[in-house]
Amino acid sequence: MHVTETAEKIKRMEIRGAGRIARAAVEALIGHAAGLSAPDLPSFRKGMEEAAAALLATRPTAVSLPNAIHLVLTAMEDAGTVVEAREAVKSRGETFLRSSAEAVHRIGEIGAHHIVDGDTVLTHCNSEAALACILAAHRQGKEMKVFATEVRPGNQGLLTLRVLSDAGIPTHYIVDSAVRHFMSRIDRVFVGADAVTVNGAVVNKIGTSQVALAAHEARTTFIVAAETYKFAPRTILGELIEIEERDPGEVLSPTEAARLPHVRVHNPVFDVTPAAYVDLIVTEEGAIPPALAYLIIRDYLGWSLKEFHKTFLIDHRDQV
Ligand code: RI2
Repeated sequence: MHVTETAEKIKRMEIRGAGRIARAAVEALIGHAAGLSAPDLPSFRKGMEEAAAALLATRPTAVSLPNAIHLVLTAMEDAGTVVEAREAVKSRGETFLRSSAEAVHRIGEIGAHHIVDGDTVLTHCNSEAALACILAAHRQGKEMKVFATEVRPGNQGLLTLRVLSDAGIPTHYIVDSAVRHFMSRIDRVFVGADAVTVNGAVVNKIGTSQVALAAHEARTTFIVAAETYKFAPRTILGELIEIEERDPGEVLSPTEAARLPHVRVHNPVFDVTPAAYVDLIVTEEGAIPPALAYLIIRDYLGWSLKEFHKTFLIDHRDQV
């Protein structure tokens, strides 16, 4: 698919879910590199960077997007010719696509260990990583009931219902505001992540932090399923994850809103769950407590503190 078309689909949420967004962007970059004719290496790199910028400008929150794009662009670093650069993008991109799919599978296997036969599990939104855990436990023969939320205003809960129903898992569908009412019946919550910060906070679909709060109150285990490329290196220097605000028309129809001139509608689509409410983060490299999030950034994303200071020291000094 063309970069512009992919970018539009990501913006409109026809392509959605942090992992899927990253994979679609990488596929678009591979396609762009294949079709990009440039007279020399600097123009090729420039063309790739422009394509990357268009993809990055789509949605600001899911860190999987910049992480995956960074991975593909840095593949060109050692290239000496346009042909080598094109090949490097293809090879690094395809490796990412493979490892991303494998990561979801592995998360499912690891996450399933944390589901016990007879459990009632609650999930919020539609996360392929969180669902991978539930589906793997189901395949292992564990009896489960799942509560799935509606997820206003995008209703991604419907996508989750389809997956669970296709697998034959008994499912209860509830509105978002019913979560606390049912929490005493829930043994484990499984959600995905759009970003995990260095201090283990989890950015995920709006409402996740309320689910976490209710789980904390009821002493229900709260588990996050997140590939290592959802961890956000830049948060080491205190950078905050931007929370996307979408069109208010998704919440209240423009016709209705026009009748209410004194009303302002807000539509933040993500929120931040503090590490204190997260029991476990399941990655493809193993499950960790949120306090160990930095180890993922250092050991699997390759950002040592030293590397950070070397790269960002000047910026950092400017800030103080
Ligand atoms: P996977 C989604 O964002 C949801 O917040 C979901 O929990 C998260 O991405 C992770 O999804 P959106 O694109 O990568 O629906 O686990 O706004 O599929």
